[in-house]
Formats: sequence, C-alpha cells, structure tokens
Amino acid sequence: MDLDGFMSDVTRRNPGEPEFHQAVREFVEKVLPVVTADERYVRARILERMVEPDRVIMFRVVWEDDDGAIQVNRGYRVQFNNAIGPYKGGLRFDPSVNLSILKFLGFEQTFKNSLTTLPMGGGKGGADFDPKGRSDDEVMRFCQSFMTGLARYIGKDVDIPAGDIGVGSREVGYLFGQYKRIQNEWSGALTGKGPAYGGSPLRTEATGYGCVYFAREILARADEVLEGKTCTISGSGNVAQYTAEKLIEMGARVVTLSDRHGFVHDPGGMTLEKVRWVEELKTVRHGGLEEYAREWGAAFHARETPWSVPCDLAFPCATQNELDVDDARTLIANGCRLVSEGANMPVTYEASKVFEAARVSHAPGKAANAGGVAISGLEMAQNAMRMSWTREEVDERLRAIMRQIHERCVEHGYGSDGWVDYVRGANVAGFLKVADAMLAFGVV
Ligand code: NDP
Ligand code: 2IT
Repeated sequence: MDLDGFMSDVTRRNPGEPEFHQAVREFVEKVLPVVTADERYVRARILERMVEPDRVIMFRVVWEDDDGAIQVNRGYRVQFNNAIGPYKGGLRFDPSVNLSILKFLGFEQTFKNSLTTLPMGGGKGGADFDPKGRSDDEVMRFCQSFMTGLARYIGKDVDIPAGDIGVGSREVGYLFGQYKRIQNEWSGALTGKGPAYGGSPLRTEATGYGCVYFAREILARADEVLEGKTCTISGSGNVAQYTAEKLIEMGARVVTLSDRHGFVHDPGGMTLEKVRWVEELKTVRHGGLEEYAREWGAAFHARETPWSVPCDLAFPCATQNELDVDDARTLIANGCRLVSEGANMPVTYEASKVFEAARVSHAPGKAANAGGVAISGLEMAQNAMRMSWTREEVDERLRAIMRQIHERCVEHGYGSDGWVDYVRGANVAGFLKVADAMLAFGVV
C-alpha cells in the first residue's frame, strides 16, 4: 500500500471533496509507516475503514424569515466514527458549509477526540445557513427547524453536538431548548450550554486557552516562555478571543486579529480591555474589525491576512486553508518559530511542508485546539453526574489534558535530529487508540 495509490481510491470514492481529501492525505501520510509495520492493521484494512464515515445524514431545513418569506437550507450531521465513544463534535453554520468540509472536520475530530484521553468518537454537522445580518428571531426559528430535523439522530449516549463557526452560546441555547421540547427530557445532548442550564465553567474559553497552554508546552521543551513573545492571531471569534486573552495574561504581545474583511495591526500590543471590546463587537453587535482601528487607533488592512506581520509565534484561529505557502515563507523569513493551530486545518498541505522543511514547531489543530472538545467531554461528565465543578478545577484538568496531549505528540513525533514533528505525533497517537478499538470489534 502506498500513499498515492490509497489517495487515488479516496479521491475516486469521494469526488469533488477537496478538503476531505486534504485531511485524509495529511493523516495517512503520517500514519502509513505505523500501519504497514503491523500486519494486524493491514489485514483488517483499518485505514480503508477509517476514511469511511459510519453514516452521513442530510436533511432539509425550512423556516420563515422576518419578511414572511420561506427560506430553504440544508442541514447535515456526519457521524464519522464511534469506536471509542459516542459521536462528538461541533455544528457549523456558514454559507460555505458542504459535505466535503463536514467530512474533513468529522475525520479530524475522530483523532482529536482520541487525543483528549476522554471517551469520545468523532462527528461534525451544520448547515449552509448564514447567520450574518439575521435577527435573533430569525436565528431562533432557523435553529428550531434545524433541531427538529436533527433531534432523532442525537442523544447524550449517541451523538453530542456543540458549537463551531457561526454557532455560539446564543445558537446552542435555541438548539438545546428545541431538543428538550421535542424529547420531553433534560439530558446533556449538546455541550457549550449556558451556565444556568448545565454548561461547564470554562467551555467558552477552553479552545483558545488550550491552544496557548499547548504552545507553552512546546516552548518549555526549549526552556523558553511565552512572556515577551510577539504573537499574530487570525480570526476574532470565540477561539481567537480567548487565545488572545490567555496570551496577554501570560505576558505575550498580541499584535493582530482578523475577520472576513481584513486584519487589524496593533503594534503596541492588545490589552485585555481591547479583547473584551472585540468580544462585544463580535458577539453582541456583530460588527467588523475596521471599527477596532477607529476605536483604538490601530491600522486596518482590508482583504489581507495577518501573516505578513513579523512575529515569534503564529496562531491561525479563523478557518481552513487560511495560511498558504507564501504566508509560511513570509512567516519564516520574519523569524516565526512556532505555529499553534486554533482553527481546524488552517494551514494548507503545501504550507505544512514548508514549516516541516524549516523545522518550525507546527502544532496541528487536532492537538492544539483539542481543549475545546476536552472541556465538552467534562461538561458531559458533569451532566451525567448531575453536578458541576468550579472554574479552577476545570482549568486544572484542561492544563493537565493539554500537557498529556503534548507528551503523546512528542512520544510519536520525536525525530533523530531532535525536532518534534507534531503533525506526525498527533496523527499517530490519535490513530492508535481508534485503530486498536476497531480491531477489538472484529469485522464491523
Ligand atoms: P467563530 O464563528 O466564533 O469565529 C470565526 C472567526 O473566523 C470570525 O472572526 C470570522 O470572521 C473568521 N472567519 C470565518 N470564516 C472565515 C473566512 N472564510 N475567511 C476569513 N475569516 C473567516 O468561530 P470559532 O472561533 O468557534 O471557530 C474558529 C475556528 O476554530 C474554526 O476553524 C473552528 O472549526 C475551530 N475550532 C473551534 C472550536 C470551538 O470550540 N469553537 C474548537 C476547536 C476548533 P467574521 O468575524 O467576519 O465572521
Ligand atoms: O472543532 C472542534 O473541536 C469543535 N468545534 C468543538 C467540538 C465540541 O464538541 O466541543
């Protein structure tokens, strides 16, 4: 079995799904030596089985907008793999959502969840709905119709969705309310819930905080610290906000944030006050970052990404394929030594090779952003126990989980030249647990 042969089968069987092909290629390339070295994996055709989702659910979502016009969207849930626990993963509401994107995300989620050390399988869902410019009432009606279609397929021991792009606490509230109404049962079938109704402390912050904790672990191996480091961040949503907050708390200098319209460059460094202002801008007023430039006297660069700004550490926290080969070369030329992915697959396949060749520490999303789903796992545990832990307890567990993920990545990614291939480490460590569970089940 060779990579190109394997990939030509995957491409043939999944036509027109470039993001899914990309995620599979990156994974298979790194785990193939482990698979071919173990006859049990080869005989069981474990890789061929892993790239095939357990099932894909697609459904019509019809709702009425504020003008009384009927709107039609498409809803999805990809239940990718439940070998080690119930399907778990976010919901994305964005006009770009399609099957390729959700299959790539569900595939990644399977190995990310395996890395968290918690018993969770992988899934992902969403809709091609654009919440931008929609009233609260419209978002509520959309969420209710979406959940009416989805409710029969999920449940606390079956499949537990959460947020992702375009799905934050407002949407989870509407989704959970409708789920509860349909099932006539309070159960933790969604995570990312509000504090009043079963949400875990720190779930909102967990992805961004975890991404910074992971970067700290990488630096610690080289006896370095975050304090004083200049950091670029893309995105200005949930993950970007809390990545920025934790970096600032730890004494780093955050100089950029971005959105769909461009990026803001604040060379003096952002403050916690400015980041909280961004949170209000994005979650309450749904405004654009050019307002930041006016409010705080910084520069706004329309239609550009932040990777031209010199930095020590880069945190891509917006979306897939937002950092390409030219960006990677520019970052390296400007002295960047570490990339920690808050987003899922933000670095193109080719850009990833550029980082590898230059021996940049490149923490892939399935390791670096696993803190979010890890705290979702702790939310499920708290719901099942009918109790809740304190913020401090959850933070302590989050730090410990990110430390363990880092250790597993080093264990499987350490090379003879002393450089850690975090992409290999994360993929191999994530793979092993899922593969061994699948072997144990026989031919299913
Ligand atoms: P949000 O919707 O809160 O924020 C997304 C941010 O990315 C926004 O600033 C948005 O810009 C920007 N963005 C989205 N699409 C594009 C695009 N095509 N081009 C440029 N900018 C874009 O989402 P999250 O912060 O939750 O998610 C960000 C990333 O992190 C995603 O890749 C997600 O899969 C990943 N992730 C999220 C987790 C979570 O717990 N939420 C957990 C692990 C990973 P604008 O403000 O203009 O809309
Ligand atoms: O990509 C991700 O890990 C998420 N969007 C979070 C998933 C979750 O179930 O908390």
